[in-house]
Amino acid sequence: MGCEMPQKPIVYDAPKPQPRANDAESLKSEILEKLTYAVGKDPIVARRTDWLTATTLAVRDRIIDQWMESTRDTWRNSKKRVYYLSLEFLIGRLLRDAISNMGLMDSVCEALKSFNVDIEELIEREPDAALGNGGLGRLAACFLESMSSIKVPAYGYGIRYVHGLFRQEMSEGWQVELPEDWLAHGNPWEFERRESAYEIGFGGHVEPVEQADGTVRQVWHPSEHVLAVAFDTPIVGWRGARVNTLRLWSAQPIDPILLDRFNSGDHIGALEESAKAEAITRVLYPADDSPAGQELRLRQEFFFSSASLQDIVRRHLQQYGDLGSLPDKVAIQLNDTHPAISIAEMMRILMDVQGLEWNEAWKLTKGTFAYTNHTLLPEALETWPVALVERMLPRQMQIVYAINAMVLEEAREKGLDNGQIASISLIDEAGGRRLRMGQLAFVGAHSVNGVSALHTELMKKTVFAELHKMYPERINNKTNGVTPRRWLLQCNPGLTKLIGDRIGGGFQDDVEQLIKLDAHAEDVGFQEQFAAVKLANKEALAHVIRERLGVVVDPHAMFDVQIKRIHEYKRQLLNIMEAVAQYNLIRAHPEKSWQPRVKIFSGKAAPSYWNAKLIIKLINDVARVVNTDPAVRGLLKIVFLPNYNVSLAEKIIPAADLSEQISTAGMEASGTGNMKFALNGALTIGTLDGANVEIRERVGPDNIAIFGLTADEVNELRAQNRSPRDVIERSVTLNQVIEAIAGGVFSPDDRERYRSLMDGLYEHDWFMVARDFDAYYAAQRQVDNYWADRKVWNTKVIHNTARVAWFSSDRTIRQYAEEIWKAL
Ligand code: B1H
Repeated sequence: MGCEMPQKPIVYDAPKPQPRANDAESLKSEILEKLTYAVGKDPIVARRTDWLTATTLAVRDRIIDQWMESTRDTWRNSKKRVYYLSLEFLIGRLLRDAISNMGLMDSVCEALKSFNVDIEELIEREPDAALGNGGLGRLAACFLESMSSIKVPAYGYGIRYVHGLFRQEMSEGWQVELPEDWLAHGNPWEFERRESAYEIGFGGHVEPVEQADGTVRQVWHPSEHVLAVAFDTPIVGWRGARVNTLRLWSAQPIDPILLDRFNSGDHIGALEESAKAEAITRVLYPADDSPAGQELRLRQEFFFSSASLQDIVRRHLQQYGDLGSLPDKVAIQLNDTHPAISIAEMMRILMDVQGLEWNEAWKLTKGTFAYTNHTLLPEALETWPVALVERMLPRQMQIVYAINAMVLEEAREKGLDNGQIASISLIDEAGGRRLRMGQLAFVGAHSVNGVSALHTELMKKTVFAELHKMYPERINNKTNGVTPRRWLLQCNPGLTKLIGDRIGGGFQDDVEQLIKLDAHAEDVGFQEQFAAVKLANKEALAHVIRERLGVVVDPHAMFDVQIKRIHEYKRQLLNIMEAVAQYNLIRAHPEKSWQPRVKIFSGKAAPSYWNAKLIIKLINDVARVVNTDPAVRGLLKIVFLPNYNVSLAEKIIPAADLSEQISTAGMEASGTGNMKFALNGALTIGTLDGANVEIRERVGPDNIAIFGLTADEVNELRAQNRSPRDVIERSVTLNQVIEAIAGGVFSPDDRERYRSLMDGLYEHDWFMVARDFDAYYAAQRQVDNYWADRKVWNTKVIHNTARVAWFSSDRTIRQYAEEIWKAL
């Protein structure tokens, strides 16, 4: 399957077209050319989408020049390639990113102006590429951009879903899911590579075949084949430093129609195969932090793993001609366990296709693979029924058994007892035999990393405790980061300008220079400018809120924001309960001096996650009552912005005053939204969870509002298994809140709607909403006090922007490159 030796050596000094010029005049004539000859539209009738396509194509040409340069450089200098395998890439829009990173903003803007076209309007028309659920997918997108920016030769490998994450609409406050259709108007960024297509097998049986030299090779005879076709998107780094490739696989039938069946009159049957093949890459699974567990999902995982590995091995052989150098020239990073079947598939390719011995194949595999864990939630740890894997991937399952035997043998030699061995085993024997993908990824990789300091320590103590004892060098930490290009320069031009005026533009190339702002944190003049930028961003967001929801909010009020997937552990419930408490108090004490707030929520719930959907409904129910109650006098407003996505985040984050990072301690592996808010000058209210811990270390304890139970305390309380009834009864505020919600104050049309949600707090309170309530409430009042003295507030938020440069994904990628990939 597709791993043959090269036909022709590559000639590096092959001809190149004239590189494109970057001035406005050249762009003007090229955009017009693209519009005419590529889009086929006369400018006098061209619509905005036609101009968007034409502009994208003109910008794309400039990226391609650098793309070829980068690719040639990797070949010519025999550089190590990094492959980032991820089932999700949440890249959002690309045009602003490309224009800004290429330094073309002024010339494109001017060129379009001459056609009477507003660049902002075009940028806003590009659909989001929503090929991911949340943090994990967005991290992969930030990493791609950083790998280009710091010049790591890299490929992202994933799936070209026809439908990305569903569109969310509200129907009477309930979430409704609608199909997303990002490819409807074509995708000018991608290049279809029909020549880079691989056959992917499923099912069938395995046969030992004796070779001429007397050795025996296993040969897999799949019962079914589909074709994986590559689509490439160039990913440009800051100042065009490098352009890497995002290669997404699309599934296609090998025989588009079965002609025999078609000709015999079975027109539907003839197309069945084709529909089944295409189904593999039709839609992204919409569950964040909990695996789908369906056969189609496993097909997706194997499909893109196998295609990527065949491509990687083919490219390596083409350049080096032998496999011994694989770990020196190739690093494969597994983004969570979703591509973990790659471990077995790589072994199959190396042994069954390339003819290597087990030991050699295992050494090369382990030297090449590294694995990132993103969650410890038990329900999110991926396992597959052994019977299903055996049926779909019989050869890979054989290999898994052989790996398991080898690892367990080693464990026995090291003197581990039966309990420890059961915890290490790749097969979970309890509750029906299941293949544990985390264990497979762990043993097949030379590096296993967590995504924040706390999360990495918890990995060592919980799911991977026994494996960690056996391989104490393997687990390491790589705290997440976010790209400062998208999450500061592009989304917040006002702040970018202000910072540049104050400390010079050097921070754009070296984000660590933001620390120079620290010296200006107490400068009242600078504080006022900083606040003015924030106010302008809030006015823009207020405009969006009015347009989308018809709700008028005061930009001078504190914008208190929680935007992320809706999940019980993220505790949007805690946040809305605090809002209810404030609502009660404002009405009871209208004479007090309240600090006006706008509580902003946004996020999607997995379609099958009932409690998450109920929490969205609760937010909307509370919002309706609070926003229309004249007794509140606008002191508290609550809004839920539908259809949260990357582009909406880019509008909300620069406008936030307060960042809600309030997950139950020990449950959020890292969080990355927390970093984006701090960078844009918001204060964090949060628990000691995920990267919040490290954010506190960087910004200082006075510049963040930390509250609540620690991960250890949560653990202990859960072990005690007591009802928090006493806690609830002791808190007058909490009591009133629960009674109001449970009693139907916010759901007069269905008074029982929230009964069971509130009962859950009394029964187990797994997420510690009741137990953390008073601490959260107190922390919010402390935040009010900071806000009341605007100098105090401004000092704190400037310190935040100045001190969080470390959370740049450039730093994260440098650490991966130096410590795991050895590729810098
Ligand atoms: C994260 C996921 C995830 N952790 C399964 N795990 C999925 C698991 O479709 N699935 O089956 C999808 C996503 N996502 C997030 O990763 C963590 O919750 C965040 O805390 C973290 O910041 C992010 C990036 O590391």
